[in-house]
Amino acid sequence: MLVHAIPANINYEFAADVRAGLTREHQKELPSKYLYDDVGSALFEVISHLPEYGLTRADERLLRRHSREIVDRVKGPVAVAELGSGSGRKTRWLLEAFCRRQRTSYYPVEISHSALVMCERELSDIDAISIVGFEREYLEGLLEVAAYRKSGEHLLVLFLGSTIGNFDRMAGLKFLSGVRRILKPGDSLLLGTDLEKSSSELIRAYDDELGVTAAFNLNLLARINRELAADFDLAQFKHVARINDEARSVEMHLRSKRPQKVHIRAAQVVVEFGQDETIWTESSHKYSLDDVCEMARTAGFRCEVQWMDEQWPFAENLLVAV
Ligand code: AVJ
Repeated sequence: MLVHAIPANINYEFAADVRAGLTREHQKELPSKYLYDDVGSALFEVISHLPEYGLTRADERLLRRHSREIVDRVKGPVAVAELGSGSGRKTRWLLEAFCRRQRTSYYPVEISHSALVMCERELSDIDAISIVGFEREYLEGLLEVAAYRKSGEHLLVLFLGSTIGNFDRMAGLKFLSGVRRILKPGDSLLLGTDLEKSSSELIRAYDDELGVTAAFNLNLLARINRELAADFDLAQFKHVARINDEARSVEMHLRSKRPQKVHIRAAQVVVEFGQDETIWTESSHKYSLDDVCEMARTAGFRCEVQWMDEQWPFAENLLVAV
């Protein structure tokens, strides 16, 4: 019986990243973008409904409540580019508001093919919208969107859901600068950022009672088993959420319950784990309102407005390229 057959179509980039991350000398790590295969994306969708995890609902409330005001502050005609569109559900309000004013182009940029298809299907019924999806990495996709822009059209980039929090602060700043370089003065960026909150709230949000976040995290090992013919025993790893005070972030790790060896055949590597050794799988940085403005200014934006949610500390920041 072929238990761990090597799949026919190996994603070599995934294999190389897994190999590099798990052979690191001090802290083993895996890039958080790999959490989002079809199973991981579905689990994150469940997380966004958990009472302990208010982030996504706060984001949606703000977009819904302030869509008119956002539209009024962005002069038309406008092309809207969204980095990491996901299902497109929370963007609906905003796009409807833009399309009530005039015909609007919407360019979702997304590495997940299935999310892109879902998003196009979800939003195509809006009147006066034209949707063209880009299955690309964020900045690559944004470059193409910018090349598509018609003369006189303003570009509004959406980077919602505090996805920026997955970057460390330096990388986040670099990323915003990268976005800024593709924009023209007067273009805008609507940036969603999760704000600082107490350690106990954060731990509850990232280690929920039901264990959905644990499943979301462990799915990364399951994915490596599926796609790279590995033999991780998921029962021998435990999900851990941990506060990093210095970085002002919450980290997710997977902790090895005992010394063990794992074979990752498609990455041609055997990885040894010591007891309690962890794989660092994600960081989620938290910001103050001032942090965001400061970062925006350094990247070449003016901080136009910040809207804050009343129930869950989260901000929608409208930044204008100067
Ligand atoms: C989708 C990146 C915003 O960092 O809060 C949720 C992902 N990880 N629970 C976040 C996540 C664990 C989420 N982002």
